[in-house]
Amino acid sequence: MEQIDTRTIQALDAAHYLHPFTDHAALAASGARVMVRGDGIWLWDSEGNRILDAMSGLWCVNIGYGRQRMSEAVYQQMQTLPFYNSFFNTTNVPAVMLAAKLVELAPPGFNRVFFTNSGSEANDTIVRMVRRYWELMEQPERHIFISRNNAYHGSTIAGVSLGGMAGMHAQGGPLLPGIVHIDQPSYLEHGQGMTEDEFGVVAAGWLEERIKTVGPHNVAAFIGEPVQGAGGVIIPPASYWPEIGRICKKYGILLVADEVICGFGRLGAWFGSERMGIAPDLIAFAKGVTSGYIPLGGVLVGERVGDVLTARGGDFNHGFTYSGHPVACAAALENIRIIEEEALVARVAEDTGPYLGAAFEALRQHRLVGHADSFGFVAGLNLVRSKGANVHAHEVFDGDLGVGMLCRAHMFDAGIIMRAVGDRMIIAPPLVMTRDDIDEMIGRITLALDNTVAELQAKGMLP
Ligand code: PXG
Repeated sequence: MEQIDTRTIQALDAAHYLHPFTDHAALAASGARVMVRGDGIWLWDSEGNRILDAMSGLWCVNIGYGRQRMSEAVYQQMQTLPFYNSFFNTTNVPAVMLAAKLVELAPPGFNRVFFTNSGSEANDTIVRMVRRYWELMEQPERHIFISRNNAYHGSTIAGVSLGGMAGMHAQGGPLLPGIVHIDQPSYLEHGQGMTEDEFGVVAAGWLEERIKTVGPHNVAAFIGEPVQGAGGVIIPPASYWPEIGRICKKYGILLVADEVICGFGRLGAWFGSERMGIAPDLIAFAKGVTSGYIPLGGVLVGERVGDVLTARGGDFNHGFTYSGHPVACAAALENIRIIEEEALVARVAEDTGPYLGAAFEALRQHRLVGHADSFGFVAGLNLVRSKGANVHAHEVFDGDLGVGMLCRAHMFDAGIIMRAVGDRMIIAPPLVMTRDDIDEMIGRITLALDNTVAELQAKGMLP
């Protein structure tokens, strides 16, 4: 490989490259880490460090890095037809084959797909599609979306508005009107004095309360991630989603599952909805559909909306140049073939997922870990100052101390990428991880936790 001069790349990066969600003054001072290569679950930076990627890139590299077959599939498609659009009554073979394949993998009742380039565009499309549906149903007053605090639905204006991230709402307003939020089903945050199942029903009840305050005839849809990802791997109690479904049905409201993270095996099913007891009308997907090798997203459209849109809608005036991009669709088809051939979904459900779950539960023994949980191949642990008799009795750190970020730095030093959301450390590993890989990962996490304790003690932040 060509020799990469880290300092030169960092200087050019600081001068010209605006990164997502980044404090550029701070980045320029520290210099960006330059990633240069990936293979399986491993990444290499320009300094030669080998790092275990427990975040799958950004919740997406489900089949792991460096899969030769992906390059070949993309190469072949580029040679044959690198691009053609799907406007003006034209189509292309990979887009058609992928749409048919996705319908086969989706829960029953999903017959149609709209392609986008990202999860944000998928959710933007959903806002326009849902509102169009209610126009066609001659109930245009039904335009309000109900979402949740701390949800992440993307970075376009509709995505930010649907999302419930306070830091994003604070910038670049005004947001899209007609979107309201209820609290997230976080047992840790709100479930004191209740069993998890009791809490799930209470949290779903917040939806019904909000429907009543805004007026049921004004509500278009409820949107949620089966498990909230960017918000910190918030795993709802088992009672939550069935109750949400019951409430949506009662008021005739559309139910949207944002499966951008949870889809394509992440939760041990092709779609997280299946394992969470969700019967959605629309599904947003992206990320794992191509394992991030090429950008692609889209919306799986259930019969209720799809039939109305296609039978009596006329033109739906919406779409992107790259909707159904043949190269992206060819990448997705190959990615899905790999997931099927290696039975990764069943492996996560039956073998490596439970193994990861047991390993995370064992991490609760660590003095710094107050709570640890997982679902399929997402997991999280909460750093606490001291432990009480139950999860609601732990003594947490002062948020201003930034203990999560400090721990994240130790993770990097231990050769593992883990994300910090406040003082919750989270992972979403590649689905190809084996039991041995999981052992290796837990070893590195434990080392980093020990080093975090040592630093906190040296700074007088822990006894
Ligand atoms: N929905 C969900 C549930 C997501 O997780 C999007 C939509 C938007 O997808 P695009 O492809 O437009 O980025 C996402 C993206 C994080 C983080 O910090 C998570 C995402 C994006 C950026 C950062 O965990 N998820």
